[in-house]
Amino acid sequence: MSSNERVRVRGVTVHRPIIYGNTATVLTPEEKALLTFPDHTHRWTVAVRSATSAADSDIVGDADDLGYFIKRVAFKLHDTYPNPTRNIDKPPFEVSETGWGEFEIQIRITFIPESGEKAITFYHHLKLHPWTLSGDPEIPPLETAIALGPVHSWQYDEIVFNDPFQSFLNVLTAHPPTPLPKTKRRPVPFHTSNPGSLEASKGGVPEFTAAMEKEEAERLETARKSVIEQQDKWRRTLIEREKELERLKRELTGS
Ligand code: SLL
Repeated sequence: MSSNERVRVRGVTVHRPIIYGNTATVLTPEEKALLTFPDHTHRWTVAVRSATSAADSDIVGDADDLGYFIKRVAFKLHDTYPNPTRNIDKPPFEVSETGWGEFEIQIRITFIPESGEKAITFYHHLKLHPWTLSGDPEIPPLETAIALGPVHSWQYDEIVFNDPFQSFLNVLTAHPPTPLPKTKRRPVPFHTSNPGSLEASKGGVPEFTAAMEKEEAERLETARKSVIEQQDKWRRTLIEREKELERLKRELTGS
């Protein structure tokens, strides 16, 4: 490595889209019979993957191998699990387990040492139970869950590298991410942000698309405009009230 490769490239920002989350299925009686822990009800997989799904694949995300910039993904499970911290040092960055309960999983991504980047930590709530149509917070009976099919709970995010080292930038540019498909290629849609909807409870394999990204941008823009409108409205009210206050003060002092 030549010495200038440890120089940061100022003003350059590189994004890598990822998804993190889990899938869960209800254990069949046959599977349960093989378990050491008979109280377990579900089999689940928690994972960090590239955001785009491979065409014609039943797997959420994972079109690209993230091993070129990720050195380790550490999943910290609930303390009821043996060796709760699971370090995964090569793709697929995932952990599969069986269990009976939902809990927060701490996910820590460490980047390749050449990147000089700090590790990032975030959380995923392991989801085992399906969203129900009514938005009922009660856990549905297992028969309902079996009928609804696998549960999916995935979050789209982007890892952002600012002012990367020249050598790391070279690694990143050599591995461009597969773009998200413009629209969904699968019959069954899903929407994690609208858990009460009919679509969300239908099961099926979710897929992140550029259309969803656009919709999200539109939702953010609408929300931003609404915040500005509200601000203006309250500012006007405040000015009016202050005037009123001044008027009343003058009245009191009789000036
Ligand atoms: C709950 N706060 O009470 C959560 C804890 C723990 C989940 C859930 C199996 C562990 C094992 C398991 O599912 N733990 O049997 O080794 O719902």
